[in-house]
Amino acid sequence: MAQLTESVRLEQKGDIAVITISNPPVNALSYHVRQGLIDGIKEAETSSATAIVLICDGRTFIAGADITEFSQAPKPPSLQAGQDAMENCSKPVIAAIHGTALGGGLEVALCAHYRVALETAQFGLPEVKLGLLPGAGGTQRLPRVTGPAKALEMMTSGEPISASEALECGLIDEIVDDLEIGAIAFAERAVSDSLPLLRIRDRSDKISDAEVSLFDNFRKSIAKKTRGFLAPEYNIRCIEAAVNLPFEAGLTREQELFSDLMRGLQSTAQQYYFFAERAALKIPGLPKDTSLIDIQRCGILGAGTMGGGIAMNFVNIGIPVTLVERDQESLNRGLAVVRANYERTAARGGITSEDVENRMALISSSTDKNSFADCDLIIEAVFENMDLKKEIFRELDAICHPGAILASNTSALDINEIASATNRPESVVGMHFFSPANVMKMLEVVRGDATSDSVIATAMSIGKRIKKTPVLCGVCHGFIGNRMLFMRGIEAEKMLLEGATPAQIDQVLFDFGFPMGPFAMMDLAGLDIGWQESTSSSSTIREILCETGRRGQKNGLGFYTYDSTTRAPTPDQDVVALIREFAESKHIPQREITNQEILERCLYPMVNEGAKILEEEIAIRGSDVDVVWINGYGWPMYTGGPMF
Ligand code: T1G
Ligand code: NAD
Repeated sequence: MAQLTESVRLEQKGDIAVITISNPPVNALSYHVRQGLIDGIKEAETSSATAIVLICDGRTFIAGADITEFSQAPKPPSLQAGQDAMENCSKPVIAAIHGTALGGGLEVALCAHYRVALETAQFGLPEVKLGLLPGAGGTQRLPRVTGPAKALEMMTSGEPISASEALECGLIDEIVDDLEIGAIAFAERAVSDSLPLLRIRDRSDKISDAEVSLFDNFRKSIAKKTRGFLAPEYNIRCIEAAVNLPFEAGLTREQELFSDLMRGLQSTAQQYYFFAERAALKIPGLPKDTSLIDIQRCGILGAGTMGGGIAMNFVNIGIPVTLVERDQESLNRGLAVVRANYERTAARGGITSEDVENRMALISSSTDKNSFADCDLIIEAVFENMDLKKEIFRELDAICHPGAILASNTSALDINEIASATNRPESVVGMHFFSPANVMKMLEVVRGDATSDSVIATAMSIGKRIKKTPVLCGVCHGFIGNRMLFMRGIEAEKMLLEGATPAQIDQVLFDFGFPMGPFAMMDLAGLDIGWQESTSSSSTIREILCETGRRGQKNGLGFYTYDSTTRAPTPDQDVVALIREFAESKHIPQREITNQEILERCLYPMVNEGAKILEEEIAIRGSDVDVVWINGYGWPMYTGGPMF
C-alpha cells in the first residue's frame, strides 16, 4: 500500500489497482486530493495492475470542489490534470460511487471509462446553487451522456438524481451490492472482455440531434423560478456550447462563463449562504451531547391557515399527528385542505394516490384536547390572541405527559408570557412556521428564558428532520423576521401617504428580487389578520380597507382587485383615491417618490432593525438573519440577504 498524499492511498488487490480517497467529511477535492489522484493514476499506469478502481472512504464519493478553497488563490495542481490522467490512462479506470457524487465529484467520475454505484448513490451538478456552473468539464460531458434535455434540468435545478435514474440515462454502467468488490469485478471484466477505454468527450450520439427550440423553450419554463439569478442562464449557455461546438472549444466556453460567475457578487453571496445555512444549526453553549426528546407523535391544535400545513410536514416524514380543532366543522375544513394539498401534488406526479391515503391515515383528528395525552410535541396554532394562548397552554400543561414539548406557532407574541401559564416553562418553546407552512422552509425556534437545552436541541433537530431551515432566536415582538418586516411595513405605509402607490412600491421590491411587494403580500395573507371590526377606527389605510369590506385576495378586493378565476391582481384606482383622501385628512403634502428612495426606505430600516436584533442578542449571528429572510420571505439569495 502506498500513501500518496495525506488523503489518497494506492493499493493493489489482485490485478486491480485501487486508489482510495479519504478526506472527511465529504471527500471534497482539496489540493492534496487532486495531487493524490494524479500520482495514483501515474503509479498504477506503470505498475503490474491491469485496471484501476477509484473509490472513497467515509460517507460519500467526492462531493465536489472544496468550497473553502474558493476564497483563496487557486492552489495547484488543477483538477483537470487529474481528469486528463484518468481519461487518457492506457488501462480501464472505473469510478466506484456511493453517497453523493456532486459537482467536481461527478465531473471526476465522468472522466473514468466506466462508473459503478450503490443503489443508494446520488449524482448531481449543484454548482448553480452556489451561483456557479460545473467548471471541470461537466457542462460538456454530462450532455454527451444524458442528452441536453436531462442536462438542462439537472444543471439548472442543481438537484441530484438516483442511481436507478443514472443507470437508465447511461450516467453509470452498473449498480452493485458491495461497492469495492463490485467495482473490482467490473474492472476484471473490463480487462477480460477487452472493453473499450470509453472517453465521454469522444461521444456525440446524444447531442447531434438537439433541437434549437429546446433551449428557448427551457429558458421560458424556468424564467419565473430563476428570475434575477445569473447562474441558470450561464449553465444553459454551456450546454448550448456542448451541442454546437467541438469539445475543446466547449471547454474554453465553460471556463469563460465559469470565471465570469466566480468573479461576480451573486456567487460570493450564494457561497456565503451555503455556509450560513449550516452555521445556523450551531448553537454556542449548547453541549454537543445534549439529549434529544424522542418525538413519536406530534399534536397540532388549530387546523386553520397554518395548522394543516404544519401537520403535513410531520406526516411527510412518517410521524403520526393528532390534529385538534374547536369544532367538527373547522376540523373537517382543515382536513379537507390537507387532502386537497396532497391531491394537487399527486396530480402533478409528485406523490402517488396511495401516498395521499397513507399520509391522511397518519392524521388522527378530534375536537377534544385530551387526545394530546400521548403526544411528545404539541404545536399550538390558534388565533393570535395572548389570553386564548395562555388559556390553552394551561390546559395542555394538565393534559400532556411530563416532558412533552409545548410549542406555539405565534407570529410575534411573548413566549415567556405563554410559558408562565404552565408549570413546565422549561418545555415551552416557539416554533414559528411561515405560510404556507407545508412549503416555506423557514422555522424560527424561539427560546424562552426557561426553555431547556434539550427542548432547544430537539426543536432544532426535528426542524431539520421535517426539511425546514431552523434558526434559533430570542423573545421579542416579531422575533427576527416579522420584527424586521414590521419596520418595512411602517415605511411603505408612510410612502403611500406621501404620494407613492401600492403598485409602484410593490414593483420596486419585485424588481429587487422579492416574490412580491408588501401590499401584494398583505392581500395574500389577508388584510383582516388581527383586525377587529368592533375596535376599528379608520386610523390606518389597512383599517379603512377592512372597514370598506376589502379583505385581500380571499374576497377579491384588497390593495388590488383580483380576477376571480386567475387571481391576477389589478391596481385599483378606488384604493389610490382612498389613500389620497386619507393623506389629505392628515395634511400630508404629496410628491413624486423615486424608485431608489422607495428601495432604500424599505430595505435600510430592515437592516437597522437587524443590527438591533444582533445587538440585543435575539439572533446569534448576522448570517442567521439572512437565512431567515431568504427562507421566510424570499429575499433574493443572489444578494446574500439584508445583513450580507
Ligand atoms: N466543500 C467544503 N466543505 C463542504 C463541502 C464542499 N463541497 N460540502 C460540504 N462541506 C462541509 C459542510 O460545510 C459541513 O461542514 C460538512 O461538510 C457536512 O456537510 C469544480 C466548482 C454533500 C449533500 O455544492 O450539498 O464542485 O458544518 O452539513 O447535510 O465544478 O454537504 O460539519 O463543519 O451539508 O450530510 C459542488 C455541497 C461544489 C456540494 C452532504 N458541490 N455539499 O450534506 O452534510 S463546487 C456541492 C452538499 C464544484 C466544480 C465546482 C452537502 C452534502 P461542518 P453537510 P449533509
Ligand atoms: P387561522 O385563523 O387561519 O386558524 C386558527 C384556527 O384555530 C382556526 O381554525 C380556529 O378554529 C382554531 N381555534 C381557535 N381557538 C381554538 C381552540 N380553543 N381550540 C382549537 N382550535 C381553535 O389562523 P392562522 O393563520 O392559522 O394562525 C394561527 C397562528 O399561527 C397564529 O398565532 C398566527 O399568528 C400564527 N401564524 C400565522 C401565519 C400566517 O401567515 N397566517 C404565519 C405564521 C404564524
